Amino acid sequence: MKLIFATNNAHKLAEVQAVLGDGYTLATPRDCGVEEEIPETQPTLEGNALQKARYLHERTGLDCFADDTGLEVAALGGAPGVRSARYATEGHDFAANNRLLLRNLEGREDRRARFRTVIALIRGGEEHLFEGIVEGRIVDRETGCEGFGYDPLFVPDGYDRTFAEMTPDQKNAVSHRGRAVRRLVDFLRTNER
Ligand code: ITT
Repeated sequence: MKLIFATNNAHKLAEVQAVLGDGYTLATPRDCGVEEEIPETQPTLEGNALQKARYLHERTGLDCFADDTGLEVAALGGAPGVRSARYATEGHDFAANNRLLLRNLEGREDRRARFRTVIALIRGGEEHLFEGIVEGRIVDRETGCEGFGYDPLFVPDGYDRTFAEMTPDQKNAVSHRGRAVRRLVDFLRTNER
């Protein structure tokens, strides 16, 4: 089955394709002739996921889905949250975001954090939301070079390695996105058309 994933993030695309397996082929906005950056201007993850999925659906008329993810840090009142991509700068500067997060947590004992992913699916004109959460903590220096974004700073509960020290399969087995995508797959399998 072919599905369009409204993302410009190649890391996400690879993670999601790995969870979906061979039964699904993912196409990107570019594959469908949508070259511009898809806007995400809403104040919530749910709002942004829906905004991205609707944008692509309106332009292609095809079934599609989008994900929006935030890192929610307890000692920072849930920040950076929906602003995770633009925490330190207006661009997607992973290194600057990680430096700012470490600076803002300097001297803090409470390192609890969670990743939350919301997937919005538009299928047959109907909208569906799926959520995935992983709880963990922020370590005090970047460790590992797999993955992307805040992965070198995040250790999921029950592990002593950051996501950036895990293989893609290990990360997917416990991650926010892995969980949300498995819910999406369950829905697609039980509601085949
Ligand atoms: P698209 O909107 O094109 O899908 P994006 O990179 O903007 O890609 P999000 O808005 O969902 O993706 O994510 C916001 C930021 O959160 C992202 O730039 C990363 O810094 C961080 N992030 C998201 N998923 C992550 C993950 O699995 N591991 C580490 N950081 C992640």
